[in-house]
Amino acid sequence: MFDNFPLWPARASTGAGNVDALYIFLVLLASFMSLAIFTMITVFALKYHRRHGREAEQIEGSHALEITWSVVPLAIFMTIFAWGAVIYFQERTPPRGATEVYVVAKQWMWKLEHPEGQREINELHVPVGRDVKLIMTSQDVIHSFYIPAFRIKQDVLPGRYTTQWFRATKPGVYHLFCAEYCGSQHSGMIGQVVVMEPAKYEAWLAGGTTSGSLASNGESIFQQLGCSTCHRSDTQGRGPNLAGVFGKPVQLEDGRIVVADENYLRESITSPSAKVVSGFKPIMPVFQGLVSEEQLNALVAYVKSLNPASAGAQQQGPKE
Ligand code: HEC
Ligand SMILES: [Cu+2]
Repeated sequence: MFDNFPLWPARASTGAGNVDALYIFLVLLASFMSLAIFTMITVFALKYHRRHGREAEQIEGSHALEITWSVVPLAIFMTIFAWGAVIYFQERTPPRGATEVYVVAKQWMWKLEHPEGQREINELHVPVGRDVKLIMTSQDVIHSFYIPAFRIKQDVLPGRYTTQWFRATKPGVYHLFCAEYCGSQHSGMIGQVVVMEPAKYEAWLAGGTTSGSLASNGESIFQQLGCSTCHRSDTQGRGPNLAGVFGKPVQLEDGRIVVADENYLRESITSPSAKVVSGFKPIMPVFQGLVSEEQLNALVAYVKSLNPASAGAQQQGPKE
């Protein structure tokens, strides 16, 4: 239904239909209510217009009526809330094993990094039918990564990661927009998402020149910056062994327990003293300002790759 309806952008992801269904429901509901209200106004105006000899009479109230007009709207609003919440959680929860693409926004372009090492600017190539998780950050102001055909949009913030995910369903070329006013060239901060058949995508991946995967780049940065002098693969280092840290709960010196997600790794590098691992001294140097966003992404990808479980999941194709 509505597939060729010109008011809608193409519908090219698994989540797009759900968003449209809710949107259509809201439009129909609002149209019905507007129509009902204007009809009533007209009918009552005609029926009760001023006539000689007729007085207004006081109505003393009706419980039945009041309960009806409280309960019915409540039910409708709760339906909208529950329906919206379900879609929200679907859109916010990337499936396990999704391919991870890092996005760095800057005034005024999008830089994209694939796990295999390919880099793109204002263009994102993805295969059809595979879950893709975007791990996004900005090197200056707030931007917003918006792909109308996938019905996804997420603000991209400096100093931390935000994520979103999609699974493209139709090969084609789709618009990519920045949806947060970010300066004088904001309107030019556009690009395209190229969805390809898996075989063509593999060919595209093989065709580009890369200097190694993101994680292996991260490994050389890890050596260059001297991270490896403290973080060793045994328990003798001055810092914790990072193997298997990602995705696990970490006990902190102040008693808190936090999950080591991408934002935790990022913060551990840019401002180590914010969360000090229990049993260790806060001796790690601050790398804020010393590493670029791209280097940070590579370091985070490297630490994640030290994790047997998630590294394995990354190599797998679509799980159908
Ligand atoms: C002088 C030694 C030293 C250097 C150099 C160092 N670290 Fe650390 N690092 C530590 C110590 C000690 C901790 C634990 C205390 C803390 O959380 O600050 C730590 C914690 C971490 C954590 C959190 C680990 C966990 O188990 O939760 C990460 C991630 C990390 N470092 C990454 C890096 C990276 C990446 C570099 C290089 C850019 C680096 N470190 C350089 C000493 C160091
Ligand atoms: Cu922007």
